Amino acid sequence: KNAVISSTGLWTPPHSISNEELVEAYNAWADNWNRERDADIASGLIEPKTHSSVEFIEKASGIKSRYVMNKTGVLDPDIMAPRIPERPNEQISVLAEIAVNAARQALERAGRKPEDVDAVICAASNMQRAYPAMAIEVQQALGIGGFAFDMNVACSSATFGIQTAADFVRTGSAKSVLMVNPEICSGHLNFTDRDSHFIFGDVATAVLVEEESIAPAGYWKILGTKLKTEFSNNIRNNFGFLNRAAPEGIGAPDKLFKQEGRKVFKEVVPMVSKMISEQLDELSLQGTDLRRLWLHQANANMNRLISTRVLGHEASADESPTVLDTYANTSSAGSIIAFHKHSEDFKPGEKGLICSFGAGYSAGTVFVEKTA
Ligand code: CO8
Repeated sequence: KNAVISSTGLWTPPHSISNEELVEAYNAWADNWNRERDADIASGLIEPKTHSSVEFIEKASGIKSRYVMNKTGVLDPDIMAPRIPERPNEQISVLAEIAVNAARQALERAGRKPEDVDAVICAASNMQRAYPAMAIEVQQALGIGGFAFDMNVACSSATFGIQTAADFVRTGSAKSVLMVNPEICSGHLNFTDRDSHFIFGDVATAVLVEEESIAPAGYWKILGTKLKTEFSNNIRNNFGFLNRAAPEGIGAPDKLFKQEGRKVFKEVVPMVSKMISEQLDELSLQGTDLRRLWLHQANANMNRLISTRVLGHEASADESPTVLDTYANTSSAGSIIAFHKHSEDFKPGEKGLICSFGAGYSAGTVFVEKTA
């Protein structure tokens, strides 16, 4: 049986934060921090915090703004984190709710009812709780039968999710699999860390993977998928349940996102370029056969290098679209947002590549071809 992509969905939070707003909040926080430690800074005991800069952020990353679930908490120098109210257990959780929003759009675009779907995979970087699975909550909220589970492969969760869904379809375990990526990255971003306070944003995406025989017209053939992991501590988050009693537990900087950005850049670009080239060979394709690359949205310079290596020339905005400028890095959802927003113009027979990479390290490729 062949697995195909029938449709995608996207839900964008209503609040956006510009680099200017974010830097103003960070600098106010840094000034307060320095003021409270005046004497120690004057005596040379500790280094003062230096200001962040709008110019640096845009030049180093390509990010201009990001959507967030809660703007006021992030921009308040006394809070510097999203304030998302706890909900009673009887109410749908925030992560499941935004996944449902994206899922409804994917179902609608494919002309599907919840009862047509056999399985739900929630593939995302950081689930809001350990159990019960967010995917099962989404399944119940939509009224889907079958089975559901969560999976986490950080930034590559969506491509790993697509291959997992495709495997269920290929082996006959399911005919229609809904894969959702709710990413509230602001929840684990350290807004007081100058090196990374600008990196992430919030969003939810959904992809419907189905058996070719039932797919609606205009579906995307999956020509091939490939997954790769290689352990690295260069992107790490130590949040978990084992450190609950320790003074250095929840709230400590290493319980939030931390990375060695330079090392990630240097190590991941060759890893991903090689992986794409090898799979192109396996599929008897050339880089030039690809009309478009929907790359993971972490860094504009990184994507420029990867797309140049794959295509043999610097990619135009049409060949490698950017959503990073308005969404920032949304972890696993980034390449799916790019695919969702920049694929309507494809003609039957045209091919493209969805590609993710990030923490783990992890990387995934999904080569697709548009049908009539
Ligand atoms: N304002 C002004 N100056 C700054 C700032 C700032 N905000 N931050 C750093 N600087 C300074 C530094 O201090 C440094 O100064 P000096 O040269 O004097 O030491 C200088 O600018 C250069 O700093 P860097 O070397 O750190 O800057 P880079 O050019 O390397 O850019 C980036 C930093 C943007 C982080 C870049 O390295 C990058 O994007 N790398 C790739 C990162 C990447 O792809 N990471 C993957 C992310 S992981 C993922 O996608 C999902 C993870 C799981 C989800 C987690 C959700 C929260």
